[in-house]
Amino acid sequence: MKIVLLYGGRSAEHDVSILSAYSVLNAIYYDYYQVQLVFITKDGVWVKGPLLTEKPKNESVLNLTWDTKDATGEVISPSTIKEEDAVVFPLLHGPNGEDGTIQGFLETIDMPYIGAGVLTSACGMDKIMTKYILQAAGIPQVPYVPVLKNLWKENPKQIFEQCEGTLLYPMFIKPANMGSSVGISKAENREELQNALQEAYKYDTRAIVEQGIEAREIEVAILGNEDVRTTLAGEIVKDVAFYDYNSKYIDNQIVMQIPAEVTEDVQEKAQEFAKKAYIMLGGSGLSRCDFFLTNKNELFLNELNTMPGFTQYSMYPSLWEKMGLKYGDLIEELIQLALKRYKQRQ
Ligand code: ADP
Ligand code: MG
Ligand code: MG
Ligand code: K
Repeated sequence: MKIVLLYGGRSAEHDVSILSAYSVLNAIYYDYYQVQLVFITKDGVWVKGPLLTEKPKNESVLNLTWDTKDATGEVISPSTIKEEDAVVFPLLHGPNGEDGTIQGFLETIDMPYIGAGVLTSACGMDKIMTKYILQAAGIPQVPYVPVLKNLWKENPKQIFEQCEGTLLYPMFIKPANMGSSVGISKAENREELQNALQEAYKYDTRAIVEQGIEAREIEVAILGNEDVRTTLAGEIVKDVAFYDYNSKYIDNQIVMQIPAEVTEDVQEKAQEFAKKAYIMLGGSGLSRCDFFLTNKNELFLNELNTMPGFTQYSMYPSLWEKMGLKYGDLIEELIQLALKRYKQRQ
């Protein structure tokens, strides 16, 4: 069987995706699978690379080029990846990868793929939709105000009053459809709120303003289709004011604590909320569910990431490793879950 590994992509998490792809290439069971590399450039060009039948000697195999005479790849039309007896691994993060667009494309060309379907991907990527669904499920979240660009332009004063009437400073302002902290700012006053909204609208016409809180950040890994399994929570131990893109991906200032040092009650609740949220969002395959934990042991669900960072050392695989599921076996399970869902839909 062939695994079509889609990596790179148009989002800010392009480089993380490449790192994740390399980890997967090293761990996949080549006795059973061949891997077709398909690289998506930052401009959205699809480039077909080699078909791997064994573990590559080094990561240079992922450095595909297409625009020189020494090109190592071939520009393709996306629909030409379609073939029988293949599963797609869309190892892409953020908009245009994790938000249902690629998933819709894969549904259209009728190929099985790893991870969440269209609706779950789109709702998980959109911070306003996520909040609405979790609210309906009665899962605790920080207070928030959705702020659409049109309404803000029409009457900014009313929006400020609405935010200040519902929330206290500091507030966190985020574009709705984004990830990896892109476009997110913290505001201590009305002027900063105004600037932060302007910043968020660079990325999306929908923004959300949230109550800022002092909290630890703990994360639970979820795996499954109908049978949903969760791990113990792990903690992202921060040494920066907020967990932004640079600290996440560039400075490597992150320490993971697995399992998180929290009470049994918090562990249980985190797993319960993660599972409930996943089911309410219609999850399949995998997700990483992220929480805030205050010093009063209040737990707030922050978000679900339907294609979390997936290097061997990322939180999601590390949480499963701690539960006794090795990285290679985790990939194998994800392939089987993808095939199962595909067959059920036929
Ligand atoms: P992304 O999808 O980009 O990861 P998040 O909502 O997880 O967006 O926000 C990124 C980071 O910003 C979080 O991991 C956390 O460190 C900080 N943050 C986000 N919202 C809040 C909040 N309401 N209060 C305090 N910190 C927050
Ligand atoms: Mg996210
Ligand atoms: Mg996050
Ligand atoms: K998300």
